[in-house]
Amino acid sequence: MSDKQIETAYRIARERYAGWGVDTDAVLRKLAAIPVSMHCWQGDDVGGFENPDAALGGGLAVTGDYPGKARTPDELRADVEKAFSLVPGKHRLNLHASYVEFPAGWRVDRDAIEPEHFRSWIDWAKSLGIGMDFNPTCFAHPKAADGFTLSHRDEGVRRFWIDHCKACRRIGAAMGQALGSATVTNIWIPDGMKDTPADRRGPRERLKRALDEVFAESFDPRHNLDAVEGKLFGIGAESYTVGSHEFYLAYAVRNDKLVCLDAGHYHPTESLADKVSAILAFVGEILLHVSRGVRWDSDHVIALNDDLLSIAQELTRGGYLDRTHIGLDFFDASINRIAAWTIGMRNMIRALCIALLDPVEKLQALEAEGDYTARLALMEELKTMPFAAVWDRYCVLKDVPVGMNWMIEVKKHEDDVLSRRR
Ligand code: RNT
Ligand code: ZN
Repeated sequence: MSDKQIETAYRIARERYAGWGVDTDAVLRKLAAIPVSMHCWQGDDVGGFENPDAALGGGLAVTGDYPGKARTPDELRADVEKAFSLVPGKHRLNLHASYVEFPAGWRVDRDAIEPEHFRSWIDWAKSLGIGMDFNPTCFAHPKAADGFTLSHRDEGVRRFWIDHCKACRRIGAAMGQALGSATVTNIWIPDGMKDTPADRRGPRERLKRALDEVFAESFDPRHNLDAVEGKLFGIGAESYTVGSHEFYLAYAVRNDKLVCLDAGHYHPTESLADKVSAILAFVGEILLHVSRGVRWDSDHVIALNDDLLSIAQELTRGGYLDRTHIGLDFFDASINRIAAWTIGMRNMIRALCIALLDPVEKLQALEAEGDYTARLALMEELKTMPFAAVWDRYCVLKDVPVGMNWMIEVKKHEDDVLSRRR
């Protein structure tokens, strides 16, 4: 498509949306102000840089062996930059503690990591002018091998993970301060049991006490924000998850923490979109891990489907964009990893674009009048409005490839860079 064709299509679309009272230029300005936190771990199959051969564990599973995964921090940063160059707008990077960089000949265990060990990441993010988010890594470690971390019955193991999470909050605060934008430090632990437990209470009470210790130190919310991420079940923890949704919801409400909602962490018939307004009635902010579960929490690359659209619509219709930190969480090693990031990021932004183009006031007015017939008719009509022309225009404005042209770049990068990684 030529620039002229994109322009013409945009002008027609602008008129059609104006007919519903929607200003497409204003929508694109709003869209440009929404950062999406791209997760580093799609780039290397959640491997990290502590010990390249460590088993992932924690009920997490990555499948596929597409060639060319990043093996070093520099490779991963270069891949992230490649993906960012194919995605419109300015975004963030979400890092896991296991992506630590130790000086040569010097390493410490996870309970003793410091902001200094993330200096290269922070300097790099600063040079790109982006913010960062952070996560303790409570899996893929000998002390997590039996499936318990913060709720472990052994005081020493528990202490180790408490100290790790405390260290991560200090690192998060240092990141946020250095980058001038609050880091969301999100705690997820794998703790759970394969078979029916005889004691559900003990681990949960230990987790509660451990979290209280983890959060004892307070940080300026302009530097660090804390989130807690619950889950229904994991592989090997099918019968009991200590940090369940109810557990963390209650914890967050009482302790003024962010709730992290991962789209793969509920029963498949539950809607993440429906939870947003319920939770934001009681907590200040939420973090999303936008993901796509296929039959289970499989962490597929997010597709532009009804689930994704309904999440974006909920944020715009409820006016929740400024209280929601949008992060992605998927990992597919069976396809080109930079394409996986690009597809997921572009889909998230595209879903937000489509949602922002909705004539929300009109829809809500029809509902208030009790005219559910017209509400349904309009919702259906909106599904075939020319949002693609607005999206294409946004890509041109942000100087990134239009349509599938980004694939040309990915292919070139695969030939020039990825195929040389053996
Ligand atoms: C696991 C959680 C968690 C992880 C990342 C790697 O089920 O979703 O967020 O995916 O921390
Ligand atoms: Zn998650």
